[in-house]
Amino acid sequence: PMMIASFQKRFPSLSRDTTSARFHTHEVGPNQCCSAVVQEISAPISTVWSVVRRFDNPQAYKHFLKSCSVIGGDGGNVGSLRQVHVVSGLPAGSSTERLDILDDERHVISFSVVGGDHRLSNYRSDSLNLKLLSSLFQHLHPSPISGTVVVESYVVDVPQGNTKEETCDFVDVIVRCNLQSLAKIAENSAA
Ligand code: A9S
Repeated sequence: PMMIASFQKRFPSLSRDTTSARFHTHEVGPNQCCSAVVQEISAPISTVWSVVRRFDNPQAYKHFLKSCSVIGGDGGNVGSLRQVHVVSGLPAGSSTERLDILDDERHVISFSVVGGDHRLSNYRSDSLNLKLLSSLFQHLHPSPISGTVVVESYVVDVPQGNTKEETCDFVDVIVRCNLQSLAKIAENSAA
């Protein structure tokens, strides 16, 4: 996993526009922090997307979750709500989350945390598959990248008693684990 800055260093022909400004537009308030995690996956975009798009089944690759139930909507339409239950050992029990974007063409899914018993108030996440990246490099042989690049950015309130840095460190670890697990699943599944 790489952060956006090192990602841009590695792929300088990618404009800032591509990696953050256009897709990952988060309004970040004074008591909020934001970050992003990038994961390369050696599997086709269709395989990765088929796992990520399942708002009703996040526990398929998020190993900190033990179960999920859809509590509003059909679980696939924007506005659907899910309640996830967390494995023991984390400072959390459950989280209620709303599906904000599900774009099968651009491969973008976004959700926000709207409730639950944990310390990540107003968590909002956007996962974007950089399809553009593959097309930028399509005339280069061999291409410097193959497969899929997932960028997951988020913004979240900084809890009372914690610093921005502590909050981002905590969330980065979780998101990185999720994306590594996603990579493993996609890479091991026959496309
Ligand atoms: O689910 C995600 O995609 C990302 C995160 C950071 C989820 C965090 C979490 O579900 C826990 C893993 C339970 C940790 C929430 C909402 C709060 C936590 O404290």
